[in-house]
Amino acid sequence: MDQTKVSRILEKMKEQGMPQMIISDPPAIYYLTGKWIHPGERLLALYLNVNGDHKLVINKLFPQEKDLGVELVWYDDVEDAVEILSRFVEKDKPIGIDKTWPARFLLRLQELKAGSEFRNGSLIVDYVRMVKDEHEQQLMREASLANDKVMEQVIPLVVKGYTEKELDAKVRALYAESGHSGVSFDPITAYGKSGADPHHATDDTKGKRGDSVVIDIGGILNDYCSDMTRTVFIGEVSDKAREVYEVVKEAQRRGIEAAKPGNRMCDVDLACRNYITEKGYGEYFTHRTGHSIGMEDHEYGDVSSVNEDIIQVGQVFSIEPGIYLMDEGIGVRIEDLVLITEDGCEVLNHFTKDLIVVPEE
Ligand SMILES: [Mn+2]
Repeated sequence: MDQTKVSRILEKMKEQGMPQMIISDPPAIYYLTGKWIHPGERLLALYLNVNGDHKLVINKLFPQEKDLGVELVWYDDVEDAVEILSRFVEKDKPIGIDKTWPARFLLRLQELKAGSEFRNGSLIVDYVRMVKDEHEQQLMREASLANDKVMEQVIPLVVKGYTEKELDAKVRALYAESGHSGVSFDPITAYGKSGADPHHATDDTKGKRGDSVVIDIGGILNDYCSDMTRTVFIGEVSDKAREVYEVVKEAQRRGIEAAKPGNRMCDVDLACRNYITEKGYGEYFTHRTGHSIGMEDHEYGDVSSVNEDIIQVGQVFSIEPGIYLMDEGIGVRIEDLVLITEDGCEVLNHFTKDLIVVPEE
């Protein structure tokens, strides 16, 4: 196990009076052990105790060749895995439970009275994961650099006569060809009205002259996610669309400016939102400004008006304001990832945010 990460978690457990905890989420287990284990419906539980007596309870179906730095406790399909896990739990003390742990396991643990109190332990892991160490920061940089390159290749394809679904397939292929293990979320390749719907599901729409095109894409490189959005126009751009574009671009710039240690997460949201509201488009900016990101595309720590957490050095999150005018078929979103540094932030994406009109072929 990564001793630095584990000790950061144990530290927080002590602070919060949580002497023991069960971590079951595979990304969290990977984060600590460096090993992806996908147990499907079977129990996989990393039991942490502040006294240092940690165990990983794991099904025999998942043999481990490497030493994971934690004692492994094996069970098979005919054994009561939760009962085996419960033998390590200090019954008269509170226990933290992973928020994604299936109820079938937690209810059994409660039946066995393994723990005096059952608490949500996930926030402890989430807060530790929110602040990336130097190695992770480097992986996030590399993932976003690779994403810039994919974006550069995608933009010229916008006008090739592809439907959204076909462009989506091209995007996935570009990630596969450039060493990614996959996309970090379903790509958004949305033409015209589709782009004015921020939750649009990719369909058979084809681009036409004057369309705004929202390209929101990301891949997974060396287990870390990228995520960026650019909006381009086909053939021409109306005065209205240009105005909307420039408002979003300036809002996003203001968000980046507010992304620094000591500010609150909501200050970043407000910097974007206040400007868009000032320009008269407040009601058309219908989502939060961004989200934290790392091994998963969406991690704990929203950039929203209600998150008053203080921004810390090492955090990585997206800044992605948008304006969506459904009636006019105009949708504009611009997104970069930022890494918080001592005196501000490093923008991890470098692809231009100047307005691009791709030639209509
Ligand atoms: Mn995003």
